[in-house]
Amino acid sequence: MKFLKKRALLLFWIILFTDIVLGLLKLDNWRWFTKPVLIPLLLIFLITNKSKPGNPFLSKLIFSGLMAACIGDILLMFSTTGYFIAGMAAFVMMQLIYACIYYYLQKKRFRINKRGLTGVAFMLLLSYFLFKYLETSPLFTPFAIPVAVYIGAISLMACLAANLSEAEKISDSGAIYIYYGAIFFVISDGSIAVEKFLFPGLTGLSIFVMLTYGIAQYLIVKGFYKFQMIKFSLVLFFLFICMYPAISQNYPTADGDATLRTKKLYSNLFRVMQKGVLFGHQDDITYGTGWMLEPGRSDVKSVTNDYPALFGFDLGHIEAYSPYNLDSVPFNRMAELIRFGYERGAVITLSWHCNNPYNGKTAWDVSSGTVTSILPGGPKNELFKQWIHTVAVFIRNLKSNNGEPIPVLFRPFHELTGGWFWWGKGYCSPEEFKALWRFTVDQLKNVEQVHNILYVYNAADFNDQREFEERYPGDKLVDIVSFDAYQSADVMDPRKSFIRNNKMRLSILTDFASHHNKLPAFSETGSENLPDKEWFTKTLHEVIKDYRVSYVLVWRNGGLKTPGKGGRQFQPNHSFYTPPADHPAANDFRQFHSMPDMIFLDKLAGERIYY
Ligand code: BMA
Repeated sequence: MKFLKKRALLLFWIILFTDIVLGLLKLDNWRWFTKPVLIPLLLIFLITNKSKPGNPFLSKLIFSGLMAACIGDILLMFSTTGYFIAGMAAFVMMQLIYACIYYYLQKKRFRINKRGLTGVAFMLLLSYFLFKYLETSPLFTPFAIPVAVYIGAISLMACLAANLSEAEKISDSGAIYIYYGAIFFVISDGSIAVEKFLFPGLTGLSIFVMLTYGIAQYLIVKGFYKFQMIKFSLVLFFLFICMYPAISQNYPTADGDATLRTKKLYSNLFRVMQKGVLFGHQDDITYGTGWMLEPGRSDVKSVTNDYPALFGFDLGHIEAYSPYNLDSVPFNRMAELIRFGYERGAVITLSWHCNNPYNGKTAWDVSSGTVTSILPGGPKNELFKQWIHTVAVFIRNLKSNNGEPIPVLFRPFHELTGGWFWWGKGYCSPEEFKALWRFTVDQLKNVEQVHNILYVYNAADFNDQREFEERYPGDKLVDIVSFDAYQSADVMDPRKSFIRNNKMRLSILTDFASHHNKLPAFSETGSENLPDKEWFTKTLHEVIKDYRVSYVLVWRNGGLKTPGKGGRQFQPNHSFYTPPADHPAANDFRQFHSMPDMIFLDKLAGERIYY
């Protein structure tokens, strides 16, 4: 106790800073050890430093006020709405108790004075404008009443604090601390509302909230006790204001004008990467083994009772103005399925098996000269611009239920280090590839004005960093760096060589990503038809478990053998990459699904990655 008597406040500051640094590093899980101890430390300071017996009624009030704050702190750490409301209720209690304390302290000679009146006018004005501002956010509507109640409680507390500070004229009395504490509380809670409803997840803002909250509680408790360190708090506060532009810088997107949801998605993917790897599946809800376009159906769901966290789709043939993609998926249905995924909080990724613009043949046609023919000045440049336009129209028109553009991870010119597509290594120089990338991003961003895209740079094979980055177009044109690699059945020991090669690639990838401040992903993989019934837990998981990588996506389950609807022949591809329900690998896939570091949709939905 003696130790704490002297050091409770010092510990409070240390833990407050640790909490802020953890927030900055997005290590939110660790904050369970810091945030809940802040208020108890202030309480310990008060209890251990009590010189005289004091007023027991007041002591009880102070104790209950701080307890309410502590409960509120804990409740607000959960991300769901129910906890948020409960946390607010705890803070309403705390504000009302603080208000009672300030009233009680002036009870005998309570008169409304000038500072009290100014407080009322100020709080009325502030509440009015804040409320109007918050109302511009669609997220705010369900919270309007609880927020109004909270504003009422904090205003009462702040006005009584202002009144008390004038009543107790002497500037170094506890009242002045309470007054400044109330001001910091108003700043902190105003900011929390702006953060929650208008800029959810903005790191700089949430840190600002925590710092001002810490200072407010500290000053109030100091006021309860009386202390000289007010200047220290003010210095801290101004220091923070100066540092704010630096720390509020989130991960910049290649498209500086990307929509708020797109920017949120990007920074949230970095945050969620600390918790685990998102599992993705190509064409998961589009078709699967033996079925096509059945609402809600998914081969992954049939086995795990959960959807993947990431849904992949392919735009191939959109450039040919075909109503169907190269796998016979109608583009209008694809847009609906993308909305289905987005509304459930899943990530959407699009690849583009784009035909050869030089001769109209497929993406696999590697006629030489294709890339140079579509670059500015080339004979097919105009045609390629039109092709990009078809992609732009599709992506721009992907809208959520409330009409917002749906962010997508776009992965054009994929497997660029491979030799099987017309844009591949061997069919253009690194400089030509970079020019192609620059041209495409520029068209989408600046000419077509599509702002719901994160750009994915995607290699296939590479054996060292030089090979991986040889064609990298630059940090300003890329958001996500990735590679594709499949387990081949034709090698000596397929499992061993897959693990060895891809650990090597992941280590190059994650190193590159962290140096360039990009998000790393294993964007395509799989073991065709899963001959190894423990492939997911013993091979794939073995590869990714030691690396921080945002997501891993396995390829499509092609499989309908009969003609598809509308008289179109669905092109069957009998291979699959997630097991059908009766396959020997199904059990292992269920185990993979329940691994703590694997994230499927149920887990991801709670992360609110677009907010
Ligand atoms: C390839 C193969 C093709 C398919 C294309 C686009 O990897 O699966 O059969 O048409 O992807 O999905």
